[in-house]
Amino acid sequence: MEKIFYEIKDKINNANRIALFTHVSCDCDGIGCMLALYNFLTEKGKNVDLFCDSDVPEKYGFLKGIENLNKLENSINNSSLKKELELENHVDFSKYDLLISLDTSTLGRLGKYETDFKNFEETINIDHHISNTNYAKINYVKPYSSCGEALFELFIELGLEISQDVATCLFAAISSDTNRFSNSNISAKTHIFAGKLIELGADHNLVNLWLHKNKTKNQLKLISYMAKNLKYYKGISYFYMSLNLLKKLNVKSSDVSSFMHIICNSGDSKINIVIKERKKGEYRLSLRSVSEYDVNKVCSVFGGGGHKNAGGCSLYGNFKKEFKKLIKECLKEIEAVDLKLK
Ligand SMILES: [Mn+2]
Repeated sequence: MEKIFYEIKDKINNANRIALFTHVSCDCDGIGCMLALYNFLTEKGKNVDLFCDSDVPEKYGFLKGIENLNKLENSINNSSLKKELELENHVDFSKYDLLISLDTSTLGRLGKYETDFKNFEETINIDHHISNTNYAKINYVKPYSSCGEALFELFIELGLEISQDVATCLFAAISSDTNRFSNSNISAKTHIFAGKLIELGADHNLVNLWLHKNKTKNQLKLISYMAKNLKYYKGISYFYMSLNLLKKLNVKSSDVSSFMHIICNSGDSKINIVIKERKKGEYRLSLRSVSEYDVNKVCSVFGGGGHKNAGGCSLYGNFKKEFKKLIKECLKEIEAVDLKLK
């Protein structure tokens, strides 16, 4: 067994108060892994708090323990003090023994917790992004389909007991990050792990219903809007969501991300981009690609990253000007790959 598994086990065994983190604009891979670990550790009697510098989509409401996110439930029992601290946004991390990040490729992706995590003595980074910068004291980074797959491997290697709740959280993480087992980076092992999780009692029907089937009428209108307003340019398709439009359609920013797969692979598009206005002068971009077109490469030019077929980055300042630069990088990548494929 790899040494790193023992190192992680030791750190966790020796810690009582543990804080878990996932990235901003959280997704179900990060939240699912965080809650899998949360349920496992609390079942073992550890005190665990959960941090994410983002609102959590309602569709993750079925995951056990989600109500404890950003609540400081275990560290502070005085409710008025707790409220005050929440309002001040101040968390004293010195009372924790160990900080663990999940599905988070860089320190910056931790949002307002970046500095706290960076300066902490005992940290573990569990992730699957090839662009991960190995920013923690212990870095367990495997290029798997999902962080859920990497975390489940850790559980298996250490022979840890997995409850039904933990299994459901891990299944949700893997199922969502692979688009229901359809992404190019899944392997036989991804399916074997999913099967094992179902054997362990993962409620796959619940996961499918909440993550992939249920939608509100407004969300359905959003899908239709996205399809109608998708722009095409030389093998690139893109959709722009402004803050005003979000308000008008009465949907959340996370809704746009969760329907991205619907507009991907349409027509002859090789790279698909969804742009979300965060605030004036700040834009978050998600990129998806088919076959050999590498969007991780494109995103890294703009300080972002991810995987070959899925990545993200942010643009700042004059959107039109910056977006033009990004399109240029996309075209460069398309050209280079097309040349190789000829
Ligand atoms: Mn992930």
